[in-house]
Amino acid sequence: MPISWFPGHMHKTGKELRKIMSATHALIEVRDARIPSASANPLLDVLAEDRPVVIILNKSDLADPELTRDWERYFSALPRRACISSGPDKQSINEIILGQLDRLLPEEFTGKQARKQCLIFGVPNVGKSTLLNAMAGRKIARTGNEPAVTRSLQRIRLNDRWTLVDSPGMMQPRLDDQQAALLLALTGTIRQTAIDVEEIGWLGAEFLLAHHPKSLCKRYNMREAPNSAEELLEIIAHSVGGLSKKGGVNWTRAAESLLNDFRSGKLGPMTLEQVPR
Ligand SMILES: Nc1nc2c(ncn2[C@@H]2O[C@H](COP(=O)(O)OP(=O)(O)OP(=O)(O)O)[C@@H](O)[C@H]2O)c(=O)[nH]1
Ligand SMILES: [Mg+2]
Repeated sequence: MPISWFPGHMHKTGKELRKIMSATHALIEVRDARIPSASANPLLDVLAEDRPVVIILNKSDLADPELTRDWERYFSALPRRACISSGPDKQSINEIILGQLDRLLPEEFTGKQARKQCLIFGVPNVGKSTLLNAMAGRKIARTGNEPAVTRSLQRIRLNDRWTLVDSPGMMQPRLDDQQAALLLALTGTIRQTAIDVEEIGWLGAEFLLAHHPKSLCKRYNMREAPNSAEELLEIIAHSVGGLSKKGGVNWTRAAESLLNDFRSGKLGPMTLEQVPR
């Protein structure tokens, strides 16, 4: 079954975002540091046109620090882009982002008198509303560890110069790249009810066995990595009590456990995509 999720409020948000662009001067694009490429939404480029964009590689505490630096350098080299990584400590993030916006904005907009608007955009559950709250220095937007917490645009007056707009996480209407879709599902960007947990767990197990076997061995106390997703999920089922009385494996329970471990960082900091060479 192809992975896909585009509920009605995203369709509506897409229309609203297009409408507010004429009054918008810059964008903050929040991505997941574990999947810096797959967590992009091509709608960003359509909305931004030639406006500056500060890319935030968020949840960097869950990603490989060296690869995050590679991605920061890669994105920062793109025209009209700056890139900053960010973890749970967002203390000085406001000054850093506003500094980058001033550096990237054309001169006519950098004057103190002109008020400007900046849109915070990104796929669901990457930390847009958390970032808005950190920039504002108080809890304004609702946040939560599940996708589609924010359902409508929310404007705040940040200071004398900037208005910030938080927006609902936006997926693409069709995910043509199903490998990227799997990475989105693994990180928790897609609503759990819109995916087949067992299937994502299975595909995730295959992906992690191929690319991060050592992390799996460490987490599940295995001397060497098993040869198949089936074997890995069986081992996980044993460790979390996911077996029936007759010894049958509860595959859904095992898959959920693997996904939770990955999402919460229990497999260790991990980046699932390399910078293109
Ligand atoms: N580990 C980690 N978690 C973070 C970070 N930033 C935000 N989160 C968590 O990520 C989850 C999602 O945060 P939100 O700010 O609600 O994400 P959002 O992008 O606004 O989500 P939607 O409104 O649903 O699109 C929350 O549980 C946050 O606490 C971070 O830097 N590191
Ligand atoms: Mg939100």
